[in-house]
Formats: sequence, structure tokens, C-alpha cells
Amino acid sequence: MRFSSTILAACLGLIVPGNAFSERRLDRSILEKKAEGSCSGEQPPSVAPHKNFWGGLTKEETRDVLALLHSEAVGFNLTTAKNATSRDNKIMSVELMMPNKTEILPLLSNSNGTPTRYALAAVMFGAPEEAYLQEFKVGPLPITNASAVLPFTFANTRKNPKISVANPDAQDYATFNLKNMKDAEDVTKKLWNLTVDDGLQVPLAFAAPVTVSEDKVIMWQGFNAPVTSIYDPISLLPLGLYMRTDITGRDPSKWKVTGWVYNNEFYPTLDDFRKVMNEPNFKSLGMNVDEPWAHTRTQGDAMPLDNTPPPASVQAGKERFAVDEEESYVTWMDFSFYVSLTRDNGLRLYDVRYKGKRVLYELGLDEAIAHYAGIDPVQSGTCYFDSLNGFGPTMISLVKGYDCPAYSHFLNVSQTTGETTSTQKDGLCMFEIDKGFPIQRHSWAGYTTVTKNIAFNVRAIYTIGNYDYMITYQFSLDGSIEVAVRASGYISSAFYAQNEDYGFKIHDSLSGSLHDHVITFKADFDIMGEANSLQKVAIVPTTETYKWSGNQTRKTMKAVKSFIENEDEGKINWSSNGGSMYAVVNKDQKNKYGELPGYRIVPASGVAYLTVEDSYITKNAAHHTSHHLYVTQQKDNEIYAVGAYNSLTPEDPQVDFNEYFNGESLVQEDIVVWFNLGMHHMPHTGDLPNTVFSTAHSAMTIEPFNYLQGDPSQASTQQVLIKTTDSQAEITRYGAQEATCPVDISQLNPDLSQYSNSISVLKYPFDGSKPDRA
Ligand SMILES: *[C@@H]1O[C@H](CO)[C@@H](O)[C@H](O)[C@H]1NC(C)=O
Ligand SMILES: *[C@@H]1O[C@H](CO)[C@@H](O)[C@H](O)[C@H]1NC(C)=O
Ligand SMILES: *[C@@H]1O[C@H](CO)[C@@H](O)[C@H](O)[C@H]1NC(C)=O
Ligand SMILES: *[C@@H]1O[C@H](CO)[C@@H](O)[C@H](O)[C@H]1NC(C)=O
Ligand SMILES: *[C@@H]1O[C@H](CO)[C@@H](O)[C@H](O)[C@H]1NC(C)=O
Ligand SMILES: *[C@@H]1O[C@H](CO)[C@@H](O)[C@H](O)[C@H]1NC(C)=O
Ligand SMILES: *[C@@H]1O[C@H](CO)[C@@H](O)[C@H](O)[C@H]1NC(C)=O
Ligand SMILES: *[C@@H]1O[C@H](CO)[C@@H](O)[C@H](O)[C@H]1NC(C)=O
Ligand SMILES: [Cu+2]
Repeated sequence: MRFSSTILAACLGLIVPGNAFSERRLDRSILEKKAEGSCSGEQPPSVAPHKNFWGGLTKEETRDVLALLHSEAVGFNLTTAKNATSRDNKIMSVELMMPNKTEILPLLSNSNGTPTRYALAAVMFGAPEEAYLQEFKVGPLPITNASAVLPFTFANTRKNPKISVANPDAQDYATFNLKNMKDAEDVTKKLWNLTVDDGLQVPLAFAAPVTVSEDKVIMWQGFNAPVTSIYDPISLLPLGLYMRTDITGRDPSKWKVTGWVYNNEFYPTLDDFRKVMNEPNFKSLGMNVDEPWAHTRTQGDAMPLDNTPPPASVQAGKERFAVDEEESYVTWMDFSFYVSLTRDNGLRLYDVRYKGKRVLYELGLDEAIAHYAGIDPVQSGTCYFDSLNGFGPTMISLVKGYDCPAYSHFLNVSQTTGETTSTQKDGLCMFEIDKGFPIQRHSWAGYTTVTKNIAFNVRAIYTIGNYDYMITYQFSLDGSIEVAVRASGYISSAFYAQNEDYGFKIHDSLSGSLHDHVITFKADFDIMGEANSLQKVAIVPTTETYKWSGNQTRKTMKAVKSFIENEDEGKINWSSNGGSMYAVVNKDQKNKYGELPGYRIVPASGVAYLTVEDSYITKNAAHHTSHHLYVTQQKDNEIYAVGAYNSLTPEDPQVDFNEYFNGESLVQEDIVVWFNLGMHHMPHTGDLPNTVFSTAHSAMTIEPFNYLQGDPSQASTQQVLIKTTDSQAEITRYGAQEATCPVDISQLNPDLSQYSNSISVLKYPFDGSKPDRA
């Protein structure tokens, strides 16, 4: 989450997520052999009913699109990504342009149709004095004479297709930083006995976004202590000295340092600060040092029996789900869906069906922002928009037995970066797991019934700078889907001095910097067709008299049913005390009791919208963070709540979410729900060395609501009836096989020696103080 736009040009090579799994070709002969015994590993693949329309470009398509973009005829004056500097034009990404829903819907019921395909290309124009970035539509595919490269603004609310990049020259900026650090060495030596040679840093990555006002490009940055370990605690090592720079324009000789802050005092020049430092009563504050407190390794008092093998889930027998790897199509129990991967947003699910009927056309992450606050100018000016550098490229290799059960079905994830395709091994996992509590039970005189709670999970982890986001889609036998986000990794912290109102003091010189995470998802529901409505059921206190109560009144409560009529009512907060329920229903498909079948969305674990109102940082770029929940009429051009490049021009962003709200009807229309997960994160001592997934957790459940006759999990044979007449327990089963297959013990001891993490641009892609490390 820690990349400034300055870095954008330097670190983003060509990023072309191809078909997530296009590299994978199933070796069917191996599978058939495996399938002979019912105890063997993998299930034969299911066959997707149609092509994965969201699956990505083929290698050939990618190659041809790149060639066309480079051609003289197109005239982009491109430099090959590998050779490009910030002062050249270069391709940043090429991927499949997601097809329009209106074009896909007729094809979902027709296994032969295919949509006209286009590629979406982002090109960074670094050569002109005013650097900018622009998206293009390339196609139709495959590339022929008839294919064209056209500016793509269909999804933008911004009128100007050129998205300015305020300061693209990261390399020069790093050189400038280095010079400033050298100029200040007498000061840094005196404060901390540290110089550039000791590894003192001014990490660009923490200053985001760069602010432009009155045509001046201003950036505040902090000094950080050297990282001396193998770990990545840089964001825990602020030193409390901040430098303001004016980096307007492309000529580094015109850039200047315009101010300094130490202990909440502002000094226009370094000499002003030197004067104060030389006064006898000057006291230098402490510093943060890379020591074991910042390291993730076994330390602390041993816990009893902790080193003996813990219980673990195992897969006894073959997988109970099927994956068509060619089309990234997955079926488990009564669910099916297609998997897709994009640069901006990572993993997305399409055409999610339950019992054969589509429930969601699309479900996926749109954006994760982290908005900080603090007494110092860096923390108080920081809001990260993680899609800027893209979630796709940050999908990390999953560690077997730790990130996912070792028996999971792992998939490699391919993307093209810098004009070459690379594969992230085991970038995605899918697994069934017993949730550890039954989904149903009851006991009464002489009998007990109880049903197992088996859930299917699809999981990816995005390591974005200092943070690791784990996103899990969990499918349950009751027909529900839970979308869960967990956060771990290193917090971005503040120097402790005078930061009491913005954090707890959590180490000798450290403040856990207060910040809000707001993580936005798009859920395009289709409940028994596209024409849907958003039902609200408000549980309200009331005073009633009844025919039978005479003139006695009763204080009680009741359910007030209504509908969200149009987009003017489309911005919603969860009511206090959770007193309002929202469900996407189909009014034209009443069930036999006259009720409206639908899917409810309900927070499963703490959610949040952004506390900051009218943030001076996000301006018009984060209107998707002001409420918990939004509903709009589906529009092909309203693809995402926020464009990946929103934070580059926050005043006039690529997508201003507010413009999606123009009073259109939401009654029996194709509607889209956008919901925010998130956390108000006030880090405490337990966030050191890393924030923990167990508590940094936010989730939403999407669950059937009058959708079926009864609870669908009762169809499972994984339940028992135990009659306890007299002394003997009489067990009734329903055909579930006993686990008789030998359990492969290696599941419990996964071989991690083959782990490889091929992503290399994940760390702060550019270390401002060490240009040669870029
Ligand atoms: C990159 O630059 C070098 C040196 O100018 C040149 O020899 C090489 O052909 C360039 N590579 C590409 C792919 O353009
Ligand atoms: C093409 O880009 C290069 C930098 O890569 C620049 O020096 C040159 O002036 C550009 N040519 C034109 C015609 O714009
Ligand atoms: C979606 O529709 C718009 C408007 O007709 C069109 O410009 C765009 O190319 C379409 N997208 C795709 C991927 O076909
Ligand atoms: C491309 O255009 C040229 C002339 O405009 C034509 O001769 C050629 O057949 C075309 N090729 C294809 C593949 O359409
Ligand atoms: C300052 O650091 C150097 C090593 O970089 C060390 O030799 C010296 O003793 C330190 N001085 C103080 C006052 O700690
Ligand atoms: C995933 O990638 C690894 C490393 O390149 C390779 O050994 C493995 O066979 C791939 N897995 C599949 C299922 O393609
Ligand atoms: C209602 O209350 C009034 C006085 O409080 C009483 O006179 C009257 O009989 C009551 N009516 C009924 C139907 O109970
Ligand atoms: C939701 O919360 C925001 C932020 O506090 C507030 O501005 C807005 O009025 C609330 N909206 C509704 C409909 O409650
Ligand atoms: Cu946090």
C-alpha cells in the first residue's frame, strides 16, 4: 500500500495479467490414472459450460497487441519497457478489456457464442514536459488490419483522457533526496549518529499521494533508521525529522527543500534548525532501531506443549470439487463460478451460480485505501490507494500448511510484467475445511441431530509494501458466501513525539499511527434474473394497541418493510444496533408464500467507512468511502467504484463515484451493490512486530433470504441422528462414506523447500535514498 505516484513510472514495468491460468494445461493422462482409485488425489476436471469470457488474453494476443502499440503507424514513440526511463514513453500494462455485461448476458445461456474481444492498454507518456498516463482500447482481437488503438474513456467520469502524473522522475528524485540527506549529515549525525553510509533513509514510498496545489508539487517525507536485519521493518523506524520539498517541473536543478519539522516545530531552513540544535537546552528525542522487537521469529517465553504437533485438517480421499483449469471454472456442491484476474483488482469471480441459477454476475475487490492521521506532516498527508500499483502483481506465493491447508488445490498465476510473462507459483488456493462447529444441531428427549459445517474457500494474499491482505471467499452449505479481508504485516507507524491524539505509544520512540482501512467490493447481483430491487427491513421500536388489548398500549417492536426507490437513496450506512436488514430481491418472482426471494448482505465482522470527512488528500477520488454500502443501477461504463489512477488527479479523478448517483430507479432494475469492509486501526503494542490476521478482520456475508424452501444444508449426508433409548445409542446415517482412505501424513509436514516467490517488485519498488537499488 505504500507506493507514491512518483514511483509509479519507475517501478511499473509492463504489467500484463494474461489468463490467470493460461499456462496450465491439464495433463489428462495423469489425472485419469489418479482417478482410478477413489482414494487418489484429484477429482477429474469439470467442463465449463462456456468459455471464460473474463479469463484474460492469450500469449499470442498479448504479443500482437504489444507489437501494434509499438508500431510506427500508432505513433506512440514508445521505448521498450526494459530500456525506458521516466523521460520515455512506455507501456505500463496490457490486459483483457472486461466485456460489457449487456454483451455477455445473451451468451451465458448459449455455449457457442463469444464476445468481440478487446485489450486495455495503459501507456505512460514520460517524454512530454507534462507527463501523463492514458488508457487505450486495442482491437478487435485477434489483431488484424481492422484493429485500432483508440483512447479509452468509456469508464471514466473524468473528461480529459490524459491523467497527469505530477512527478514521474523517481530516479532524479532519489538523487535529489540523497543530496539532501548528505547536506543534512551534520544534523543527522548529531541527532542519531547516522549518515547515508550507515543506511539512513528517506523512503519515498511512505509519502502518498504527492499533492499538487496552485501548480506546485509539494512532498513531505520523513527520515527513517537503517534496516540492519533480514526483515522488513522500515515502516517501524521513523526518526521524527521531516523534510518538505518542492519538486515542481521536470528539471531537478529547480527542485528545492522548503522546510523542516522536528518535534512539531517548523523550520523554514536547515540552518534555522541547526541554530536551535546548538542551543544548550536542545534535547534530541530518541530513535527507533531495527532490533528484535521488530522481527518476526520465535521469541518470548515458551508456551507449554507448544512445540508438539498441533491438530490439523487433512484431506482423506479425493477433492470434492472440480476445477476446469482451461477456463478457470470451479464447481463445489451447488455452487459454480469462473475465476478471473486483473492487474488493478486481482482475483474476481464471475457468473456465480447456486443450484444452477446465477446469484452474482460479478464479485470482486475494487480498492483498498488506508487513510492516516498524525501530528507530523507525513502521516497527516498520507492516503494509500492500493490499486494504483495493482493488486494482481502483488499476489504472493502461498505457503502450504500456513497460508492455506497443505492439501489445498493450488493454482499458478501468470502475468506479463515488463513485456515478459512470469508465473507466480501457487498464487491462489482452493480448499474445503470443516469450520470447527456444526451448521445445525438439536437435542430433545431421546434424540440428537447434528450436521457438519463444511465450507469451500478461495483465497489470495496480496503483499502490498509493508502490509499483507488476505482475501477469502467462503462458500457454505447454507447457500451463503462470506467475503473476508484480513490484514497482517508491518504497520506504517509514526514517531512518538506529541502524537498522543493520533496513536498509542507502542515502543520507546514509536507511535502506532491511527488510520482507517476501507476496502471496497463490487457485488453485481442477479437474483432470478437481472431485474432486482433492494429491500429494507427496519426493525423499529413501536407503541401499539391491538383489538384484543382494549385501550391498553403495548411497547414493542416491528418490522417495517420498504424498498430503496432510486439512486438518491442509494448511499446507505448500517443502522446503529444493526437494526436494518438489506436484501437484493426479485419482486416479480414471489415464492409460494408470497414473499420475495433474495440474497441478504450482512456484516459478519466489523466494517467501516472513512472517518475523515471531505479529506483534503482524497478530494473527489474516494467518494466510495463515505458510507458503508451503496446501490446503483448497473451500467456497462460504471465498471468500478474507483479507477486505478484516481489518486494521481484527486481533484478531477479518473472515476468520481458520486457521478454514479443520478436518481435512477432501483426498483426491478439490474442493480449493483458496492460495500465497504474495513477497520479503524489504532495500533497497540500487540501490533508489534506484525499486525495479526486474527483481529485485523472484516467480513460480509451474502446469504439466501427467503430464497429457497428451507435450509439447503439439510440436503447434506454429512449428518447424524442419534437416538438414545435405554442404554444403547442408535446411530442413523444417510449414506456418507466413512473415511477409509489412508491419510497421507505428508499433508501435515508439507515440503516447503520448493517455495518460491517470483514477484520481485513488491518491496518498496524504489528506495529513495539508494538509487542504485532500484
Ligand atoms: C536497449 O538499449 C540498448 C542500448 O541502447 C540497445 O542495445 C538495445 O537494443 C535496447 N533493447 C531494446 C529491447 O530496445
Ligand atoms: C520520442 O521520445 C524520446 C524519448 O524517449 C524523445 O527524446 C523524443 O523527442 C520523442 N520524439 C518525438 C517525435 O516526440
Ligand atoms: C462496451 O461498450 C462500449 C460502448 O458501446 C464500447 O465502447 C466498449 O468497447 C465495449 N467494451 C468491450 C470490451 O467491448
Ligand atoms: C490488410 O490490408 C491490405 C491492404 O489494405 C490487404 O491487402 C490485406 O489483405 C489485408 N490483410 C488482412 C489480413 O486483412
Ligand atoms: C557513531 O557510530 C559509529 C559507527 O558508525 C561508532 O563508531 C561511534 O562510536 C558512534 N558514536 C557514538 C557517540 O555513539
Ligand atoms: C506451477 O509452477 C511450478 C513452477 O513453475 C511448476 O513446477 C508447476 O508444475 C506448476 N503447476 C501447475 C499445476 O501447472
Ligand atoms: C378505556 O379506558 C377508559 C378510562 O381510562 C375506560 O373508561 C374505558 O372503559 C376503557 N375502555 C375499554 C374498552 O376498556
Ligand atoms: C452515513 O454516514 C456519513 C458519515 O458519517 C454521513 O455523512 C451520512 O449522512 C450518513 N448517511 C446516512 C444515510 O445515514
Ligand atoms: Cu492498519
